[in-house]
Amino acid sequence: MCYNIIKAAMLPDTLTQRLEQQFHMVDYQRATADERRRLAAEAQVLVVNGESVVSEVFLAQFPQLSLIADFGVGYDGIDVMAAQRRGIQICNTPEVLTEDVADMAMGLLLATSRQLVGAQRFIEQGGWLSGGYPWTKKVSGGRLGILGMGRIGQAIAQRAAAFNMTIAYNDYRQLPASPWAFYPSIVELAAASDFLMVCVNGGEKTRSLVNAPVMAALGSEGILINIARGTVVDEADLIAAVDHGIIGGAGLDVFSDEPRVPAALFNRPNVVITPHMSSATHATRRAMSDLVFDNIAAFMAGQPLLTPVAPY
Ligand code: 8YV
Repeated sequence: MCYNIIKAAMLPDTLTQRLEQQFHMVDYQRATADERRRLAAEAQVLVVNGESVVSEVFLAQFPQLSLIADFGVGYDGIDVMAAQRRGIQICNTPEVLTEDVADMAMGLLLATSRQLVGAQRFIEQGGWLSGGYPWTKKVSGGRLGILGMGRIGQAIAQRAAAFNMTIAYNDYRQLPASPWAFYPSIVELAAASDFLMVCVNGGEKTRSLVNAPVMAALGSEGILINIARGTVVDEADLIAAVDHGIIGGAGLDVFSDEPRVPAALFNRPNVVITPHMSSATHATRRAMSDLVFDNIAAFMAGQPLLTPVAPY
């Protein structure tokens, strides 16, 4: 059987080449409207990434679709219910990126608290010639609140333990036998934290979970870090919070309208921003590529997926 694969998102070149060589894959974004109609009618596999929006209406263009392969762990952009109603399988790339995302989370926590980017600017702009950089916020021994204690949250907790941090968390449910304090209320978690780390899944259920009351509870010395999805933090509330000193600072790898980032977040000593790059190391992007390829190869061979997204 000839399986037609549609590439509907940016992928690493090596993965694209492997899929093109091994199977029959076409780039949907480069196709004309006529070509798209023809390709969509025949496509059995759709390759997307963590930022893709795959709505029920979009899926309706692909009557033969049997698999959505996601180059990313997050699938909040995919209408999973709609796909599952049609019997379309979904696979993603969990585990292989956990360490990188946790590393980046700690990097942002340190960079924001110790104002590493502001300090570099200070040297570059000649500030050091007139005196030292203002004192910054201590990380070791601080209280870390983790919003979303999944694989990535737990990898961050492991790292934070080496910084002698006290760890507490909020999640949909309390983890059995966990060493960390559970807070059913996000506001209460924020009030009990020096640093609030956002690691929860994106999507409608978590939209604007971190809003003005949470930031007020975190307080004027508190640092917010987001390596999850921009939608989880209310960006207007965040800008108001940094503007008015309601929180002490923010380290952000994700934004609500990527790749557009509000200019109000630029050039602040207490705000560190990066372009959604937590999993973007050579080693991890290779591992993610291999996992996408292996999932598609398993599907082609009629085998079970290696990392299926569990049915809702
Ligand atoms: C990637 C991500 O940036 O895994 C995710 O959910 O957001 C990131 O690892 C993305 O999927 C690649 O485009």
